[in-house]
Amino acid sequence: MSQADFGLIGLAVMGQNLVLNVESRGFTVSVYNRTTATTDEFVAKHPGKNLIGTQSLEEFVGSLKRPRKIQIMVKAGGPVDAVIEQLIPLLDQDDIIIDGGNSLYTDTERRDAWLAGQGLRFIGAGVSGGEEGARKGPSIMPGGPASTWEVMKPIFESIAAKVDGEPCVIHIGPGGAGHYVKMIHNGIEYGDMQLICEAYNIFKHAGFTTEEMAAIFNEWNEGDLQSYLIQITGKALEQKDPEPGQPIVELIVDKAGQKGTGQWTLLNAAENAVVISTINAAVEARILSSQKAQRVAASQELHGPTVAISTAKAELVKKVHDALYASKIVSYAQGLDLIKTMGEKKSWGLDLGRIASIWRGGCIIRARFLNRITDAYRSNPALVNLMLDPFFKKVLSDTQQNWREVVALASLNGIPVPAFSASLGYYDSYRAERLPANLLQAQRDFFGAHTYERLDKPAGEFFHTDWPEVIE
Ligand code: NBP
Repeated sequence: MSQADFGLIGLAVMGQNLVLNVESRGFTVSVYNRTTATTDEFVAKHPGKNLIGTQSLEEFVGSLKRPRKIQIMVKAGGPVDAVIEQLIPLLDQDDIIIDGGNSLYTDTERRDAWLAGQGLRFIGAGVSGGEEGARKGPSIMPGGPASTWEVMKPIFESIAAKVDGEPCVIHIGPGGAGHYVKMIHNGIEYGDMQLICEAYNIFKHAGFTTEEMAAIFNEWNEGDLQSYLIQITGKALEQKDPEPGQPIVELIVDKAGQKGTGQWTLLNAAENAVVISTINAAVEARILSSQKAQRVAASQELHGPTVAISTAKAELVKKVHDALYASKIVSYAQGLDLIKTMGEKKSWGLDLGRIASIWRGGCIIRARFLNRITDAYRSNPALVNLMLDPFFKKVLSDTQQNWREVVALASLNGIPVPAFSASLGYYDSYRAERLPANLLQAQRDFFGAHTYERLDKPAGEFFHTDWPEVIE
């Protein structure tokens, strides 16, 4: 009998938790997983819940009320296409497929056109919040036709995280807009994580104990930097390994992994000529961290200064706080600039203030600070760059001396702070009335007759100089 309100394919970490979340809101959920033993185990583990375990896609499709609402939560890439291909012959006109994985937005656009051609409806939804978010309430970024969003809205709004009573889900825009925004969200997440790690690294080099560092992050979580990532950093630093009794963080190998959304963000920024230097630094920091063997060898060959930090601890904590806060603002300014640029290019009609508001809960970058971003775009929807909002402008002005001192101190002590310094470099470049690109233009004209504009002539008039011949 067709009795399920919602169906989900892919019972790994995210799928299982999303199913439990949807079911807990009063919906009957039908589930299917390629490895059917996983389905059996999952359903058996949750007796008494309104779950229907199915052994084949035919049985799964047959168990759903029409129009069917089927969410796919499988590994991004080929597996999503494989599942869609198997589903198409089993579905009826106007059934809805939702891809809730971390799909590349261009794949989502392709699938949107493909499924529309089959008379089916498609939503590409970014889901953030990891396992816990999926279970208790994620931030959801759905993209697709507004009419399809209206059908999905009651379920999505009921399962999303809530902040001040507002669900952390909005219709982001058509086509690939939802997955695109989720991709940039992940890029911003990379930036936040790296900035926190750089703060930790400075404290470590300055001789702070892990307990002292945990206390700093716990305290920061009460102030301007309040966020999920600061909170879990404090908790992670507190965690002791039961065997040697040491902080677990100090036992973890310093090689970071990544699944691709950060790199996709960099590629997209390059394609659109948008600077996201903080996110860039964060992705590259993960890449360098993964080259552990090379780093260990180089540590014996390439020398730097002896670390000698004499700044009083309380003073250093305040300075690093300010460097982190300012860098974070720059990172968000860059990420939002990229979203704005792509939104305009694709005519997605994106609302940056509302996008920031759905990141306030459920997702990994949730933070008090996002309220300020929403306020900034509410008061000025045409804001050119977040740094120009009066609130953020003042924070950048108030924190910049400490920010500069931290970047200088780190660099004098040979402590890598690629994201702190990339953020500061962006700030200083963006606010520079005059950059040295005049000399660059001269070089280009010198070797390639690329021409240049002149300060003393109208814009749009191009000049070339007959540069002297170079004798080598
Ligand atoms: P995974 O990304 O690890 O995918 C595992 C699931 O994909 C299993 O159910 C597996 O079935 C299924 N699958 C694969 Br692999 N190939 C398949 C195929 N050809 N046909 C059918 N099913 C196939 O799961 P996840 O970590 O739960 O993530 C799901 C999606 O959500 C991904 O896109 C991920 O990037 C995204 N996401 C994850 C997180 C997170 O914190 N993990 C957060 C936000 C978003 P099997 O059991 O038969 O192997």
